[in-house]
Amino acid sequence: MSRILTVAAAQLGPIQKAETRAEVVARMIALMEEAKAKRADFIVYPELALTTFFPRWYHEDRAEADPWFEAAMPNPQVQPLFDKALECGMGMSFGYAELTPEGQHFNSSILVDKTGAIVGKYRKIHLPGHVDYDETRAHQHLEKRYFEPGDLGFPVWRTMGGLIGMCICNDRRWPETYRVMGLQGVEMVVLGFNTPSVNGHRSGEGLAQRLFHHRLSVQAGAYQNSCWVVAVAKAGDEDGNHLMGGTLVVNPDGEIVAELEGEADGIIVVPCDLDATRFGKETIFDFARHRRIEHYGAITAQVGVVEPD
Ligand code: CDV
Repeated sequence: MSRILTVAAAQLGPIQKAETRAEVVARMIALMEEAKAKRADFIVYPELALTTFFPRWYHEDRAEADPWFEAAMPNPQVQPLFDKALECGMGMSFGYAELTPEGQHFNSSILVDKTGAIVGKYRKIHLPGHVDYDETRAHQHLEKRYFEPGDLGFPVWRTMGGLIGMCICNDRRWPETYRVMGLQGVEMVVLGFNTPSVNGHRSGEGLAQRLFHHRLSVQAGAYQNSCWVVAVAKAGDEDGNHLMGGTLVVNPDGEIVAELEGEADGIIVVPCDLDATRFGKETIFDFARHRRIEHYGAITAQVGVVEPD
């Protein structure tokens, strides 16, 4: 049996501070047209796809960051993307900064089915970075200043013929992210990322090592939960701040089946057989037979390390 979902991983090159939503949406539409020509069913864009990676900019008054947020989704500036997706009969997922009617701020992503309906929303849980200006860092990463931790958990949705879940950027480094979705039978995890190509804490950790950690994390998550992972970068030089590429698709054996070269706008299209997830789920990672939850209590009982006496 095979159950094919043809996915387009749609990398965006850099988005400068001065670029408008309309300009970015036009680029996203161009990628969608390319994906349609390559017979994709589902297109995945990066984290904070509509704007520059604004959490690198410090504002004393955090409300000054509000213009980077979307108070509604879709909204008039993003509607052309929804219209194009409906015209193409294509599902999509993209990240954006969400401002709720109650005034809450989240780093969010949505899942839109082929009828244009928003069927799922995810709010980033593992927010990296810091709250206050940190002069010891080579660059600021103020996600903890501008966003609250997500409050929706890690749901999985039955849509487009499969079981699909989302996470965002730093979430991909945490095994708990995949396992919570794995326990819901997830068949494909889609995620976007904005990863600076040098670690702000240690300049010796550059592009090669950043890409290594990225691949290591998503390949392990895919293999250990026997699911596809689609990881999509916003890449390149944003106003002098470099983000790595590394947009890729990983199969349920943990193998990279396609990886995009370069840091510009571009897509890779992969026909993903969702039934290929069955083998791992029914053998070595048959959770019902093999998991030993009586030994996993520490994972939810504590946050930090507790060393033995
Ligand atoms: N946007 C991110 O979440 N970036 C983090 C960086 C700060 C390490 C990442 O995990 O790629």
